[in-house]
Amino acid sequence: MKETRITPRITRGNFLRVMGAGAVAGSTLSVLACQPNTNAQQSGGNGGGGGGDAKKLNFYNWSDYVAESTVPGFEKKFDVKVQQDFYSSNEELLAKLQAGGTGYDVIVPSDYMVSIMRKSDVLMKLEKDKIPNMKNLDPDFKGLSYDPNNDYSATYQWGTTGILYNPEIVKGEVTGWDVMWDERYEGKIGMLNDVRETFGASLKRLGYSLNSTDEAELDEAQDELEKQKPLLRGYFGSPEGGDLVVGGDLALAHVFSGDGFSAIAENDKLVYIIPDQGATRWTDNMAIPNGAPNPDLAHKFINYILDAEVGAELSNYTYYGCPNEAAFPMIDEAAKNDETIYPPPEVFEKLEVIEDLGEATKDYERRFTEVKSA
Ligand code: N2P
Repeated sequence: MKETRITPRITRGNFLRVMGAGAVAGSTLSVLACQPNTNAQQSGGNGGGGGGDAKKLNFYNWSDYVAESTVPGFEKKFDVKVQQDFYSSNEELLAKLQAGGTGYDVIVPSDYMVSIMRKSDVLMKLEKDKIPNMKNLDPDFKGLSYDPNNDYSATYQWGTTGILYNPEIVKGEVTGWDVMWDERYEGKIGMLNDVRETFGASLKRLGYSLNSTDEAELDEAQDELEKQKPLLRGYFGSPEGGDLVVGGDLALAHVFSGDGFSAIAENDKLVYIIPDQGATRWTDNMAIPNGAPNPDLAHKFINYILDAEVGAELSNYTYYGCPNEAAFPMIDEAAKNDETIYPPPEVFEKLEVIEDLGEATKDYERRFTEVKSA
């Protein structure tokens, strides 16, 4: 159930710009782990803190998550500038917002994080009359449990989290999560520096829900992550993991599907799989934080992304799932037929969406800190 992509995409270049590693086991990379993983892409902005420039949109997004044409198209259409900063996990995004004064206009949290952010009152209610293109979204991506009326969010892209590997190094058929614990690949395995994703992988490998709050199951998942840790090169952001597999430093990386596919576009021998035991299916969403300096432009941007043509270009570039029904006819055939982008029902049913676990979130965080500092 792999497959490669036909359309090559422009390479993402230097992984330093989005380095998201927390605890890195490999010595040569440990210095890089200290690099900040947000980085202004354009000069002239402060990535936050400034306010009110009607001609500037501050966009805080996951790395590698816009088409080449997306931002320039918006700048041209509205005669404005877009300042982009990047994050590599939902928790990093939340921490940044909770620290206050970030000055962002549009952010892109995943499902469970929209729920956490709504409860923490960090999101602005959308003025839906300013987003007529909301009608373009597939009904399957509207009214989801984390925001039943789309009062705070509009779907951006969706995808899965799985394993990218190099079959020239990894022997035999790879079907499940066990390979990420295989001693033969010691020092060549990278896991995501992402609490819910990495605990999720460990829980799914053990046959449990990735939303488990059962202490015994979580103890077991934590023990397994502690056993795995000496085998790891480190915990990375997803695009970095992909780049390290392309560069040959890693044999296996835990990645978001689109980052796997963009690595495959650079080396078509690489393979992305959705593990047999199941994995994460996530939905990312555009939202406007409270205190955004330019909410008017933020609404224009959200509406622009939901345009059919803009949406098609976005998904044709990112190789993520397209939630825009009006855009779907313009999605590349190769992508539409790729079962790792649009999984068949028997795979889809093994996927789980990360849920907001309320207080138990802290338990996950404490445990992940323990794993990383073990
Ligand atoms: C894009 C990251 C996708 C977001 N590089 C995962 N939720």
